[in-house]
Amino acid sequence: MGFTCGLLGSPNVGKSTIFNALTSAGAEVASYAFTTIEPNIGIVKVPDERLQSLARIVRPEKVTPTTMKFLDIAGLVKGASKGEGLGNQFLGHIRDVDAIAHIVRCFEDANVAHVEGTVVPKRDIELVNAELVLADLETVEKRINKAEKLIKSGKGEGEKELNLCRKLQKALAKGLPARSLRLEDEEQEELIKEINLLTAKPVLYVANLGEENQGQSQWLSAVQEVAQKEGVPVVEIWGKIEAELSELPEGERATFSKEMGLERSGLEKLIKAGYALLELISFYTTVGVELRAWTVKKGARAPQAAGKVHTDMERGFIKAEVISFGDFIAAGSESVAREKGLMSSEGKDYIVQDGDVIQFRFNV
Ligand SMILES: Nc1nc2c(ncn2[C@@H]2O[C@H](COP(=O)(O)OP(=O)(O)OP(=O)(O)O)[C@@H](O)[C@H]2O)c(=O)[nH]1
Ligand SMILES: [Mg+2]
Repeated sequence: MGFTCGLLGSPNVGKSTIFNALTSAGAEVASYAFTTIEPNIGIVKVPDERLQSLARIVRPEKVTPTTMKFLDIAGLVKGASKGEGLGNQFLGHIRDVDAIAHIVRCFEDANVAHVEGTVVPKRDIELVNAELVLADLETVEKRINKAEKLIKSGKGEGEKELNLCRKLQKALAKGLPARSLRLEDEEQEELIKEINLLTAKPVLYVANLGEENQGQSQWLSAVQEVAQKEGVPVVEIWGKIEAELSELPEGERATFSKEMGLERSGLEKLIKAGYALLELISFYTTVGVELRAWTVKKGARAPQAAGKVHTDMERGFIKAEVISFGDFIAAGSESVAREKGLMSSEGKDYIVQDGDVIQFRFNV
């Protein structure tokens, strides 16, 4: 699995439209707010040009890309923490995602109502972010109560959690996201992971651009301005156009995309931004008849990467035989790369590099 990504935002901003563009899952889309109630879940193959280049050389029977999961949830309105709209309980559906894609409406359409009446990206972003902060505040306050009880009863050690939660409470009460808090040590890092706050997750903004041009560049600039201040990346997607394109057969889709000047699909752009945001890299294995792509965190060592393939491979790790992607392509085959001395034998401290083609040697 590459990573999991939760799509959220105000109602009627095109979350499900973009979800369909990304996954071709055919989720319900309609011009009224709160169309989505139960979450839509879609798993997609990660488009990977390097994997295709390797496949042309290796000619395996089977090519397996890495996958990623998208979750499309209900819209979040002002006052959701107090039960407005569909409330905020449904945010629980995206508690466990790796990253959040915050969809922002940058299109005008008289037939598609806007819950706040007009398209004002900065206000919309702020409203949604404020609700995320309030949802986290609820979580943190519950944990504070619990920790206090625990300490009082003398049954456990809750001080460390209590300290961190109080700090979080302070930051959130000021409207700041949990990710803005400077953590003191690894213990706090572990704790904050366990508390699993929404505003602690990495986020990117997705500007949903319309097919019509008027006003659009100004709305996009507004999103970029907010994002820059927060140090958050922005991905531009033409939601409706791409959702329509995703319904076409693959060949036609490529032709139309080119004609419309869409060099990269929203999926490719979002995945690229997500990998950068989460500091993920890909490596490749050829085992038997299968060429396969895998995802690991940048900085992962060879045994950890082996563990992605199989836990036995991590446990019994002996060495990794590595050819860089560039060398593999230049050599034109694994055997030539070997002959030319382009394959290196690496031990357990080797840090996997993006694009590495790896054969793991292990004891069973
Ligand atoms: N004109 C235009 N309409 C769009 C665009 N993207 C989405 N829409 C329309 O906006 C309406 C709402 O789209 P949805 O994808 O259902 O929006 P949502 O954010 O999932 O809405 P909820 O589930 O109700 O929160 C639909 O009528 C879409 O066709 C766009 O880029 N341009
Ligand atoms: Mg929806």
